[in-house]
Amino acid sequence: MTNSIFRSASVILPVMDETISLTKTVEIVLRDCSSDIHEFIIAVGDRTLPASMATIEELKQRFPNLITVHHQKLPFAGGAIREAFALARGSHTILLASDLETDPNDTYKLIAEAKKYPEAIVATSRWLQANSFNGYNQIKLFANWIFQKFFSTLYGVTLTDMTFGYRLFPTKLIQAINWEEVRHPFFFETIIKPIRLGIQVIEVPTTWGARIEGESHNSFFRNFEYFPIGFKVRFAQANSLLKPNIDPKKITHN
Ligand SMILES: Nc1nc2c(ncn2[C@@H]2O[C@H](COP(=O)(O)OP(=O)(O)OP(=O)(O)O)[C@@H](O)[C@H]2O)c(=O)[nH]1
Ligand SMILES: [Mg+2]
Repeated sequence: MTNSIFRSASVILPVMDETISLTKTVEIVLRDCSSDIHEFIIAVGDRTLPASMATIEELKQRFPNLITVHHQKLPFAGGAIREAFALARGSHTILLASDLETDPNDTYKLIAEAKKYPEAIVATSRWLQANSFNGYNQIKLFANWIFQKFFSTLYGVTLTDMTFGYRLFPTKLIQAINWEEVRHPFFFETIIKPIRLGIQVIEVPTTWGARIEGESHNSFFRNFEYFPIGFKVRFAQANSLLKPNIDPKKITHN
């Protein structure tokens, strides 16, 4: 149920209040990876700012064959991305933010690994190299480290960053999984469900820098919302993680 060869990537970009950061993200990905990009699916909602919509319009004019805009029906970032997952047509799907907190200069690394390991998920990690967090609150950083250690142990994996939503997935895999979250814990759900299904996850290093425009849409206290899904998925039956009529045996490789 995953893809056995890399053909091309669909890039998903959720947008709320980004303008210049969105444009830069698209430009850098195309500068480095244009022959491997099938499309950008830009997911917007009712709260996406008019300035962002104008930027998206400009990008559509510049790259008419590459940009699709999806207006979300489900709420929040996870809801927007879930709907975009269903639309992706590349063999692989890359999840990026449009606020430059996910560094588009590293996207080529994800694609290079996918060409070698097309059945795997390629995830970026901010914990593989020293000093990868720039401008991150120290208390949040410590809490983040504890969280990563706790859940990597609970899931029996050596992954170092299970919450950063900057990853490449085999498209068939994300279209087979039964997603539940609509807020930020969705970024965590997108790694723990594949882990339970036996999918290999490869990590590549990345750095994180605070956004230069717009604002975070996640409050610190919402971080506690990661725990229910973290425990639930750990002990769930494999077939409950998939959409109806999908056979878990066809997904796992071990
Ligand atoms: N379409 C859409 N995009 C969203 C929504 N909420 C956030 N986004 C986008 O999703 C990306 C990640 O959201 P952020 O608010 O930056 O989340 P974050 O960086 O994980 O949060 P912090 O760790 O608190 O900074 C950004 O590009 C946002 O514009 C939403 O409800 N709808
Ligand atoms: Mg952000």
